[in-house]
Amino acid sequence: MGVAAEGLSAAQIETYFQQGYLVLEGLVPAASLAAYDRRFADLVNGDAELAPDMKIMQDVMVVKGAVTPASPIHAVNKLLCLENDPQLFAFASEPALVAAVQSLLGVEIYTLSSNIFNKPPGVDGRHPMHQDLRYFRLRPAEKIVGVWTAMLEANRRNGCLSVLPGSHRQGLLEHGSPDWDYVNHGFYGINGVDLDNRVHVELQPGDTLLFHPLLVHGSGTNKSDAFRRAISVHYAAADCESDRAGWQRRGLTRRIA
Ligand SMILES: O=C(O)CCC(=O)C(=O)O
Repeated sequence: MGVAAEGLSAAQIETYFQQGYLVLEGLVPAASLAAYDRRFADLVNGDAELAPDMKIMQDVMVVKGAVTPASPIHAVNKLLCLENDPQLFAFASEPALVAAVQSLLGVEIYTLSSNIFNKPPGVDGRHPMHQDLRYFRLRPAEKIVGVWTAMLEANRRNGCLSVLPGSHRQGLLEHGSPDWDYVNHGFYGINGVDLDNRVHVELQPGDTLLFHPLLVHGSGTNKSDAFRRAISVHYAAADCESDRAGWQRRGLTRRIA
């Protein structure tokens, strides 16, 4: 399913709130993806300077010396905080993406976080099943939406996202550190997730997952010999509330529309 210029259809909005997620095919044009991919490579290869607040997070197996990366990009797990890099943050204003998010949140939307998730081959790289609301202070959850666009094909073999349909209706669950040998920084997970009902969200480049911040989701190890890479932003509606007054003007929050 794609998205019309005027935003999501009533059926798409219903699917999102019933299932906790919605896949939109071909949402981001190939030319945009190629530009984001080039910029990502320049930043992690050291050919361009990181913008203020932007950070490269290396995979924990690289940090601990358990593997030797074949190239600088093979070492990277995440590029965080795209807000001050106009070339990458242009993603948050992709017209079809903004129209889709506005259909769910209303016209005035802000960004809360932005990342490129790079899953190299050769490391564990699992992301435990979790809910993103664990990381946010804003409420209510219905007024926040995550978007995750495949920059490269994402499939079961290379560790695509998997989601638990309807799990956004359970409220915020308890999270802890997984009992794994190598757990990336800040990766918390939920114990006892019903993995039998997981849906693996396989995407082509440009396809986009919209997901509720209480949807239980995660991703597996990249067992292929190529990269899995995605660009992601979380948006919040203007009328969300936080324990920090004036959150719309703080930190890396940006008004998009
Ligand atoms: O890209 C991944 O593997 C995980 C991303 C994720 O869990 C998220 O966007 O919350």
